[in-house]
Amino acid sequence: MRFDVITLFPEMVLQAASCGVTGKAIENDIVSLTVWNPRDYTHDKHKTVDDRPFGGGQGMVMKYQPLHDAVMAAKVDAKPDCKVVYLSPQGKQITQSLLQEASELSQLILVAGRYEGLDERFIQRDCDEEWSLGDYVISGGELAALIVIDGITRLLPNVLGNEQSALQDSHSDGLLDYPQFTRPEVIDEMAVPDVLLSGNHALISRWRMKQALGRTWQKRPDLLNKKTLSAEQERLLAQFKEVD
Ligand code: 9D3
Repeated sequence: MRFDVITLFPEMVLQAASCGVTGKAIENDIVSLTVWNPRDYTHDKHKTVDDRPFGGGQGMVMKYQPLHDAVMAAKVDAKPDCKVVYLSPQGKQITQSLLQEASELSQLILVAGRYEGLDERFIQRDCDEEWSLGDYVISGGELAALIVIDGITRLLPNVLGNEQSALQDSHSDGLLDYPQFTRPEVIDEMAVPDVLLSGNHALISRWRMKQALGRTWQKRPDLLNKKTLSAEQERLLAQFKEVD
């Protein structure tokens, strides 16, 4: 998969993406990441990428032409299923299913804004979709672009190891994670639950499902209401509510 990011801070995007899972995926040529700086597509002496808003008001607006030319450059050799996404507070909120769908595309061009926003004509003519992280304010689109790249990359084949298919295919989909423990067995009298030391894998996976259901019920009941539980899951959740 090909990612292109239109950004005034290309080094921020490349640095962050070079770490961890995304960095490995780039090294292994499973994804490519190219950054395009609108400043490189200016023609004036001062490399002007922003200007004052018509009608007056606070702050600056990113100019149409450098953004447009940067996107055109990123679109060279693009396949028909390439999408241009503007990361913005006005967008539809990013969800796992949105990322899942996007992971089927061959190319995603992510536009990271700065200042108060972009000239509306660029959004209308050049962008296919507008995506948001949620209803809070951050300073620019770069971190949002990185979240999209990270979230999609870990869905691609051969990026995560065995964990992936196991975790993603599993019934635990749409639930919070069960609690995890590693050595030592006891820390200040806090012991690891016995069942996890039992070696009984059927028992362990039932306990984990019960914990995942129980924690989701306690912390995120909204997620449970969206899900249909199997008879077994209903039984485990009832058990959790009784005891734990
Ligand atoms: C809503 C705040 N705006 C009121 C005048 C000004 C403004 C602040 C920060 C406009 C844009 C930004 C930069 N934000 C993003 O680029 C952004 C974002 C966000 O702020 N919240 C959630 N998701 C995203 S995706 C990109």
